[in-house]
Amino acid sequence: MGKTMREALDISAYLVVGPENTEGRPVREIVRAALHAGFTCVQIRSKEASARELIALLGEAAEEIAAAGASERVALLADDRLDVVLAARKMGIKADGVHVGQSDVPPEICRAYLGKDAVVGLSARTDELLAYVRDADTSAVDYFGAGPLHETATKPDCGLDAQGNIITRSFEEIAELARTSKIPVVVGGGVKRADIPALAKTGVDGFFVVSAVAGAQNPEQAAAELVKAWRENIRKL
Ligand code: TZP
Ligand code: MG
Repeated sequence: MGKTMREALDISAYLVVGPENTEGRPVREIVRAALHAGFTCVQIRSKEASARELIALLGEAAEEIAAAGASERVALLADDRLDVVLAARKMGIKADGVHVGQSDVPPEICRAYLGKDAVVGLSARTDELLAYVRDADTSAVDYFGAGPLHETATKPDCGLDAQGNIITRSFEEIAELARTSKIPVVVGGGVKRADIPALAKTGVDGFFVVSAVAGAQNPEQAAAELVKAWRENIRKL
């Protein structure tokens, strides 16, 4: 038997996308471009789309992943919405899992509903990130999302501390994060092509982007440049 998606999970080049990020282009076009360029994971994320719209977007992304022959290799996740993933699955869509934040449905509940082969990602806490990543119960979680590397208009509240200041991450801190975490880590938030070499050298497992691909004039070319830079700069163990 082949590997489950959970076992095959590759978060090295991770696209996050919703209709508000595409400069008016269909989400499926951006997903297709990223897949052609070698992206390894796709998350549908929209704070504006309805449940029905999110289900439709998951369906389109799953079709694109299947058309690329990548259904066993590229995981398809939804941001925040366990309900949407469950509904999509019930409707026959191959949705592999969910990415939740600290105030969403807890990962162990997502795991209980989605099953042992599903992918469950968790955004790491912004404050006291290193201690959190060291001490968190990761038994139900497949990877941590962390960031932001830079302040980003895509998620203006990302990295906000109790005083309302944006906390961004240095490459030193990200390297420490990679050493500390028991599970894989993907880093995003304002990530651009120029950040990739230093980010890859920190030892984290991947980068995630929204606007560097979904907002690019030529999404496939932008995605290909990101993948190439990552592959050229990852630390060889
Ligand atoms: N989570 C943390 S930052 C972020 C998300 C979804 C948005 C990143 O968007 P961009 O356009 O790549 O800065
Ligand atoms: Mg969330």
